[in-house]
Amino acid sequence: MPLYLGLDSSTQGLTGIVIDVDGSRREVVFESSLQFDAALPQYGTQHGVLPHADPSVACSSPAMWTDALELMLARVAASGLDLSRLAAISGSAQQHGSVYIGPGSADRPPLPFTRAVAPIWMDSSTSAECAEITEAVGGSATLAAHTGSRAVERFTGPQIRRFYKTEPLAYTATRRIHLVSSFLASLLIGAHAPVDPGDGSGMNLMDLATNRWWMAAVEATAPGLAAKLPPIVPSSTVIGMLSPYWRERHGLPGAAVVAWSGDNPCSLIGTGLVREGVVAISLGTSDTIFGLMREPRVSPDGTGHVFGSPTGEFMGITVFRNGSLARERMRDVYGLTWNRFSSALEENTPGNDGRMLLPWFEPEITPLVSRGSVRRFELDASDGPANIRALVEAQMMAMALHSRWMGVDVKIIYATGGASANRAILQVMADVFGADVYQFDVGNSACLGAALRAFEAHRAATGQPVPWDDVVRGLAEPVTSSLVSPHPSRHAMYRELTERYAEREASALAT
Ligand code: XUL
Repeated sequence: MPLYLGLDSSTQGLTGIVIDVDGSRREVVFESSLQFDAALPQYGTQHGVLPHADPSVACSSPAMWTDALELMLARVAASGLDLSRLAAISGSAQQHGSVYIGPGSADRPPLPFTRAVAPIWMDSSTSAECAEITEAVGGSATLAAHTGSRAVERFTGPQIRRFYKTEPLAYTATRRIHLVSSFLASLLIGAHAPVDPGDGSGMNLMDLATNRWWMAAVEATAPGLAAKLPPIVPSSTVIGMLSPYWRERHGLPGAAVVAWSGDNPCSLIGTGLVREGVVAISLGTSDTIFGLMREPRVSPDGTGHVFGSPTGEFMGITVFRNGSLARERMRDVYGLTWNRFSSALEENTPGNDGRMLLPWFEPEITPLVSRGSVRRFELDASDGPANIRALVEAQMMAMALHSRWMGVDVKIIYATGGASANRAILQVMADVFGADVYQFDVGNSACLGAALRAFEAHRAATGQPVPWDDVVRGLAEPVTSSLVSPHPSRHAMYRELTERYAEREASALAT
């Protein structure tokens, strides 16, 4: 039965997952990860990022990613799997990062680099370029309506513009600018690979409505850029075969290579979010809500992003900086354990008798708050349990409020991330959204998503298409026994309370 390999080049490391598909059975038969810092110390990265004196600059090394791919494919080759069954490979990569390539090298395209480093998503050094691009295309709303996002520092277009301005000669010598995803796909096929709409939409350059480069943004970004950008192809495209290099070097077969995508679009598949109405909420360092959208609706205040979905539709994603950061701060202030945090949450009635707070311990990105300060309403700072309830309610109401732009009627939520183990928090989530909440053990969801995408695209290319619901069945599913259901009367109460929260938030932002 066929095997499918998914790879995920994240900020900190590279993961590979092989799935074995036999009729309706899908099984992970290989899973391996390497951390860049430990596996390739000669590059000197810290958590996958090159140290830099300016804290707003974050770059990594494309040569390191190349070496990591080599190490991972050697592991796959040595896995003992019957690789003659390897049908297709796809991949996921950290979004927004860019790789700059000069005139081709015949033996190992796509090399050489015209820039030794690759700016990555953690870089925030391009505010001036964001402003210039925004002005040139006629404003934030126009840019967001076309590309799915206002100009964002980490997005590829502003990064390319900064490179053009600071290193014009190297920019001119560049023949092709890749995303991390299309760069690694290029190494696999031994030729310049296209980008997919999932990752292309993280550039402030692609028109979501047509999946083509939006020339107004391309021209506003840098001269001659159109000729340097890869073509855009649907995510499910077989873009080539594993090049002879991999056969000669590691004895790997000539498997089909499917277009790579960004880690968020791949996670959408790896979390089984293939229908509108099912969303994931990740309660991590920051809190994130994301889900599939049938239409490319955009966030009017510019806090959310729209990316292409590997299913050919769209995905919305909104990130809140004060996630676990705020929960941990609150736990520490009142000197509690996580168990005590949960029981404190349960000590007060839902709605907290109208006592409320705005949870901006640190600067916030949704909504944009430049300086952290917690505002309390009818809430005594010395009352620990009431503050904890107010925090969790505020976080859930903020998430419900700031995901409305997605226009998705949320019926089911898959909760992931560290704090999703806390069922008292999940009960508040269920009640605020009026949705069934399931715990979801994600593991390497982006990598699993890449393997599932390889499966889906290969089956479509060989004339045996599989619907997306079936593609994800059995592997990308929540823990069924973990269901937390909403209380209808509490949901009605929270709908009103969320309006109050919105008013208080709006007046805080106005001052
Ligand atoms: C999304 C984003 C990150 C990266 C890193 O906009 O910047 O999620 O994809 O993984």
